Amino acid sequence: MKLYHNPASPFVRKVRVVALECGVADQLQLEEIALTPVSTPDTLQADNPLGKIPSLVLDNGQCLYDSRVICEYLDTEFKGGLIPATGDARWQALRLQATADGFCDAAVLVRYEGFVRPEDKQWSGWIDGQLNKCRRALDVLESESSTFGDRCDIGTLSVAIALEYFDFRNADEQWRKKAPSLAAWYEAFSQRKSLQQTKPA
Ligand code: 99T
Repeated sequence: MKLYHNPASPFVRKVRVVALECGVADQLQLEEIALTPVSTPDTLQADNPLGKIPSLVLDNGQCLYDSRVICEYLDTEFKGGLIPATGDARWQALRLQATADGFCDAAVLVRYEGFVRPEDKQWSGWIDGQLNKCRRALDVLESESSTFGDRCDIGTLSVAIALEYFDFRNADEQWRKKAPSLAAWYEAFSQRKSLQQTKPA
């Protein structure tokens, strides 16, 4: 399986972590690409019309995207047990994943506003609006963190990855000061092998 990837992407990292947890990381052939919303390599466009990563080309040539679909594919096909099948556990895990992914979507838009959009067209109101989504999500995660324990599922893995991405791109936000319980959970949970092995440089 070929995975279009970039080490900076939290969505790609989620896929790599799930592959490690499922014991199939060695089946991923990593194809590193650089991209922004206004410059997408032709090879990726040919496989994914949306031109986003992660995109996973299966051995039968079919391309899967986005990260949630790829993670569900890996977890189902290789029996990772990271996405509970039914009941409260399922909806809690998927909701947590949605919170973490939305957090990353907002942080990535902040990154693109500063890095891709020409300086004279940048809008601080847009950046504030996106950062406020992250801040509100952090408040919710802080209030729920006492229920995480050492649970490892698609939700808790996604949260850990989102927090590390925030450290990587938005260190000045100093999220730990506002979310001490979440920070304590993260310190322990982020020692997990799959997370250590995929840390962004
Ligand atoms: O928006 C684009 O055209 C290119 N951007 C991406 O492909 C980003 C890379 S993260 N990926 C996504 O936005 C995927 C989101 C999707 N819902 C999923 O797969 O879950 C780049 C981060 C960085 O460079 O800091």
